[in-house]
This record gives sequence, structure tokens and C-alpha cells, in this order.
Amino acid sequence: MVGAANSGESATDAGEVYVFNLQTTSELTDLSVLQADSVDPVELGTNLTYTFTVANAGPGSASGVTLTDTLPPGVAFLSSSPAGACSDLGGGTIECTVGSLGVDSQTVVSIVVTVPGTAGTLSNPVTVSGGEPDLNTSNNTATEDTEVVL
Ligand SMILES: [Ca+2]
Ligand SMILES: [Ca+2]
Repeated sequence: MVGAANSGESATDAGEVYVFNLQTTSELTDLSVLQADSVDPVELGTNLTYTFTVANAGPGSASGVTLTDTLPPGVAFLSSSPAGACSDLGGGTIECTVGSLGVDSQTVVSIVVTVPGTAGTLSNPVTVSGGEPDLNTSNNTATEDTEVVL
């Protein structure tokens, strides 16, 4: 029966949550991040630099841009470039402040880490986020794998 079908559909719709971001300045961005490792394979217990390239394809400028890097187990954060851009929040989480990023501009942030004393594969995911809606979230995370060898 039509009435019964409509009733079921309404119940489903009632369970969904719709979120609308209404912004009068209509700033929309497409932030993206790429990642590279300085050496691969890397020797046990030595240092490695991860380089993050953050870009904004617009159409609006981005603010409050941050990178969140989840270090692989056993990897220790040493420093960042620019100095002080990144901080260790504990639990392997590194947060880097990028700030504002204009349309079609990019910036580079890198971190130096020490790899573990055991061989294996490190997988390091980094995610970019900003204060404005992102039109394409598929390019907001980049993961770099690095082999640790004797
Ligand atoms: Ca994006
Ligand atoms: Ca690699």
C-alpha cells in the first residue's frame, strides 16, 4: 500500500542528520597534501625527514590550516621546519600549524623523526584540515611508507 510505503520512508528520513554550512562569505577551498620521505629504505635507529606539501586550489582562501600526522609506532618526533611549526601532542600525534593559504598557493612543512631500532615497514599518514568547507576531501590525506632495514 502506498500509505504504508510512505510511512516507512518517513521513518528512515527522520533518522538522518543533515548538516548545512551556511557562510555568507562563501569561502570554499580545496586543500590537499602530498608527502615524501627523505630516505627509503632507512637504517635502524637513524633519522628520517617527512616533507609535507600543502596546497589550496580554491576557489576561496583557506584559514586555520593544520596538518595532523600520526607517527608509526616507535617513531619519535625530533623537530620541524619551519622551527616550531609542529608540536608533539603525545601518543604519536604531531600537529603542524600552517595558518592561512591563498588560492593556488602552497607551502612546505617538514618534520625530522628517529625511526625504531627494529626492521619493518613504517606507514605515516598525514591529514590537512582548514576552517572552511573543502570541496574535495579525497586529497586531504597522504600516506608515505618507508622500509626500516639493518
Ligand atoms: Ca581537498
Ligand atoms: Ca617511501
